[in-house]
Amino acid sequence: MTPTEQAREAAATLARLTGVDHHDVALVLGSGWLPAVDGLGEATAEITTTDLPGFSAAAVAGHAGRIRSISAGDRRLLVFLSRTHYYEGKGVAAVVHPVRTAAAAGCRSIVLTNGCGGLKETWKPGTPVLIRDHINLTARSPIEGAHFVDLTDLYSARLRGLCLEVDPSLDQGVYVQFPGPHYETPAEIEMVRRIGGDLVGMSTTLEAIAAREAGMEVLGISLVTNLAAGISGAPLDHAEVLEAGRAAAGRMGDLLGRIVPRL
Ligand code: 8IG
Repeated sequence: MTPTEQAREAAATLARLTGVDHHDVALVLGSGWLPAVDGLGEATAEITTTDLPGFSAAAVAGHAGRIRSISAGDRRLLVFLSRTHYYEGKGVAAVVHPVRTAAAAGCRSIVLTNGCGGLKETWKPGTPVLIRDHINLTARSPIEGAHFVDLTDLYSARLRGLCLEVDPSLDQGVYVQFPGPHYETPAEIEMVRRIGGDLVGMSTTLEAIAAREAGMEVLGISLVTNLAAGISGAPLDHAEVLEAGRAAAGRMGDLLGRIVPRL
């Protein structure tokens, strides 16, 4: 079976379990984002990811292994409360299977969120930043074979514009994905700075590529939860990540709530 056929099977089971034939917008939640979705609309179904073919169990604390179907005005949202990370070693196809399933379920746009490290000292923990472009340092692609997908404007300028209408104070940045699961050394962060990166994390770029391949419009939003290694001198800590998410949930929820109806 091809990845697309596997995604179609997952989407068929999803439709049966949620009672919703067609979803419109997908959201993938990163570290710290869970509290931000509660105000988006009425949750009409919530299923365990492993009830769908091709999904594996969640591995990170703060990532519930569930998928929620939300009714928001005239939109049906498909919210992945967890993601599979590249560092879990399950392969790139497993990482992007949720994205392909969302496309097969009918979603034409996807919001990829993450928690990440920031390179700008003005980005205090809890600052949301729009992803304007990425650098994929995993050295992998979710696409196999001679399929040459254009990634110009991968992170839709139209969707970023909508976000800026809602909140003109939002900053934008270049997200750099490392394989993880270790954080960077200070020397690696200096490298990121020199190659033009602003944000560092362990997700999102492979998913964004798969979303573009599937024809979806991509919005990426990072929640800066810590200063990148070596900038403040303090060690990095996962508890700090979850706390920054809780503290910023109000602002993130408000932003998502105002953007999603316009996607
Ligand atoms: I949250 O500083 C979070 N995720 N690679 N570096 C990387 N991933 C992260 C970081 C960080 N913070």
